[in-house]
Amino acid sequence: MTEFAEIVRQAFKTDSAGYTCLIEETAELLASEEGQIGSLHISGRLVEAQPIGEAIVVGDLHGDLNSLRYLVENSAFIEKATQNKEILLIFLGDYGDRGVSSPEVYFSALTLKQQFPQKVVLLRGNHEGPDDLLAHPHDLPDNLRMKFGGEGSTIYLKIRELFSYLHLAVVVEGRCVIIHGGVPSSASSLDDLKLAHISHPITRHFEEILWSDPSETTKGTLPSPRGAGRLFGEDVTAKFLNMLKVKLLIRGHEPVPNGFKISHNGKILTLFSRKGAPYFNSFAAYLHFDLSMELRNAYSLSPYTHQF
Ligand SMILES: [Mn+2]
Repeated sequence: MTEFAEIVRQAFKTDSAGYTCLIEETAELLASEEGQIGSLHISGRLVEAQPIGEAIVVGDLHGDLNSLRYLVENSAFIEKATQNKEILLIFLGDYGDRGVSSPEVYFSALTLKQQFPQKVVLLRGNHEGPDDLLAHPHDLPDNLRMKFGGEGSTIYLKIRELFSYLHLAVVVEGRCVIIHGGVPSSASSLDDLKLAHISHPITRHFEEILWSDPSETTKGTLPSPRGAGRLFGEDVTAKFLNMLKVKLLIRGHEPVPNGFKISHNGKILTLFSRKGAPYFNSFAAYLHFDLSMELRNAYSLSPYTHQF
């Protein structure tokens, strides 16, 4: 078993060849994931999971390696995964930008995926977006050049390639749907999730998955002040959950002062798993719960939402 502290040590001492190799191997691994992979079923960019075992869900990290280290150690993920327990570690995306350790957070998340490919799910956030939907500020390329000099630019292009293989959604049968941003408001089938990256930009599913936010005062959708994605109302959430036959949406994307927030009368749980500048939130939070547990709504998950 590799302790997480060892992964962190490697993240700081890796050279450009080692970092490049990790990116290429993980991109290959993600590209090969189709069909039944352990207890997961993968089609296109959709991951379907059975309601068995534990799940840890991690919100935006934005370059905060200390918070990642805290939650991996505190949840005992590596110990349990090494013992081959039924456990999933699901990242909601937005691993980099804003924090000082973006390259090291990507390194650590990709290393966990390599070590436990059937137990780690890497979702795509808007900071891992495609060329026509880039997030700003985007300081990952600068951080990579600071770490690796001129080769940082080549590594940045490689990691952008890897982003296109990240998954877009996890649906846990009868329980919940897990995505970075928001509801694809006109999605009418699972295929719209599986193929959202391909139908972009003809459909808005992909953009809305990466960029949208819930609004308590909106019916239907409205343009988002972010300049991409939409604001969506409780009616849109209800329709989406109904279509997927699940009870709630778990998502990240929004900074929240207490690390988590419940919206749309318990239909949405928002997680934010990083601390420090520029938000200076009092708490970050991650979710660690049993997928077999009967879920009524996001309030059922409050006891399993760990603030730190
Ligand atoms: Mn985001």
